[in-house]
Amino acid sequence: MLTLVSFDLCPYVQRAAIALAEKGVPFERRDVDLANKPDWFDAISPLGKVPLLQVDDEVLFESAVIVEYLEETQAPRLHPAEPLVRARHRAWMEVGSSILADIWTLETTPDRAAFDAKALSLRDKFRRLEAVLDRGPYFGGEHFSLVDAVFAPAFRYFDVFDRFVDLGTFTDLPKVQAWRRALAARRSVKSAVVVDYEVRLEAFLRRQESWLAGLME
Ligand SMILES: N[C@@H](CCC(=O)N[C@@H](CS)C(=O)NCC(=O)O)C(=O)O
Repeated sequence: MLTLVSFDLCPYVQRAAIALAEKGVPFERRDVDLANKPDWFDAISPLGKVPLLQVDDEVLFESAVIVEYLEETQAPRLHPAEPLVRARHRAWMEVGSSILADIWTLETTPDRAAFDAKALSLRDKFRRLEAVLDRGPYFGGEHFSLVDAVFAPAFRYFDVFDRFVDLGTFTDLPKVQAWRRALAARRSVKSAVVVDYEVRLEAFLRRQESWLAGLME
């Protein structure tokens, strides 16, 4: 049995949970409180971060490494078979990580200028995605891939943001909007978070001394 060491709101954990679900691999989820990290977690997490994947006596860390390990060991393959297309997918996964970094700033910065700059940066990255998306429904077309596992948790934030603020991130980007809808409907994506995820995220956002929390008021 694999164990995924997790935190309820972590988008990087969701990548691994989605990949595991897509591959039909049973796993146990062990949540940690990142505000109060237990000693056992400190002992096995070199960077003090989740996700970790415990595989027998080995502990894997870094979500990209974890999903690549799952890709090498568990069918079905989610990456495309052709090396150049696969490299392209990995590159867009990196864009997904930079989008998560922008979102973190949106969630936490008290500074309006920094907030506005990140909102623009996000808009620009999704505008570039609009230009590379094809017919869908997923990033690579008909088949769900690891790029989808990276972007689904990023899109999920906007389900909560949209209730409080109009960031205009996806305005006039119909392919990105359709992609977002397709991912939200996917079973593996739905099952990657707890049922009250949105309530928990909203509570987390309100606890921040941030520009966004002010807008939510
Ligand atoms: N590059 C890492 C990022 C993981 C990450 O930032 N995890 C956050 C939660 S979403 C974390 O564990 N933060 C705890 C800390 O930094 O103390 C990955 O891809 O796994």
